Amino acid sequence: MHYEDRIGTFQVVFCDGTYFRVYHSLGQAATYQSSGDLSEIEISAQKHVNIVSLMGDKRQRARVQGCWAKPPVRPTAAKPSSPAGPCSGSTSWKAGPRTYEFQQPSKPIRDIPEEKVIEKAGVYDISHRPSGVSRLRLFPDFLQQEEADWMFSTLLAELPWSQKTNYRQGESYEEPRLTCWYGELPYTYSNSTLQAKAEWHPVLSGLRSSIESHSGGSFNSLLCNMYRDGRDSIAWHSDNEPSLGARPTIASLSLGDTRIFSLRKQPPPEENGDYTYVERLRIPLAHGSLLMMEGCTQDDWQHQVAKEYHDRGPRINLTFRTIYPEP
Ligand SMILES: O=C(O)CCC(=O)C(=O)O
Repeated sequence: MHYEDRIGTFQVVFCDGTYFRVYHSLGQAATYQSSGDLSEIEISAQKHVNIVSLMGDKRQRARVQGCWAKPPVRPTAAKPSSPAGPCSGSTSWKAGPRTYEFQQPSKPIRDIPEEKVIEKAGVYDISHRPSGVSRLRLFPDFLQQEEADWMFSTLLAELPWSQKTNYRQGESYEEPRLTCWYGELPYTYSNSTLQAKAEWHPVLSGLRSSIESHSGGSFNSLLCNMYRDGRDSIAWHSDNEPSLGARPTIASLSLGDTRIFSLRKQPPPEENGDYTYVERLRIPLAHGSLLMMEGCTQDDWQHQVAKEYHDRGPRINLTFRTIYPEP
């Protein structure tokens, strides 16, 4: 059976007498047990249609940035096609009167890659391209529990946290988190600048030395982020400001409640900025963990910490970087 909804095409394929599978051109597929009763098969297929349509709408709306997505246009009922052959192989199914016809799928099914989870200590080469590798190194237990507890409460109380104002298309907005900056040079992102602050808090200079000797990197600056609860977040971005130089190494230390650090690969040019089919990674960053981002990671991937809609306690994230004077 072949069916078209407002976001793509569906196909119902009978695997054998017992099972049938519903495919959607967006990539989602599901297998159902068949009783042989066509109306039951229609109900299962329709459920699948509804779920995938909802997901498709959500994704499509998320892609429309800076303006409201138009409500989806529902197609007018299709003219029924003439009845045809037996119920095996693939047939066409349209809303309205039940009619079936054999038809090949119009386009190949495209799968959305499954999100991969990284949670164990290790070195992860997440992508390769001719100019280099994108590499992550995860040390989930970089700090001992007691040391991490003490650092968290000290930094929460003693750092000069404040809410930064950024600018986008001439409009100002408050960052949904608190920050502070350490380094001999200022740091500009999202059209606003964090002023230089050469005097490091002693806990932070101690941490910098131990991260440098553990990782082999060297850092002259630090961006501190504080997520007060699950509503604080950082949106998709790459740390690719010119002042960070080419292929920056960034050391990210987390304290406090665990939050999900997500990465998504930059889509190839022919996708025109559509991230639907890109590879995705998910890394729960727990209290005392250290994540190193190296090589082409900032060129080929974006990262975010999304809002969470259940209780989350405060979390501090420290990203050690090297800043170069801008020409
Ligand atoms: O909080 C985090 O883990 C990520 C912070 C981040 O992406 C950044 O500072 O650029």
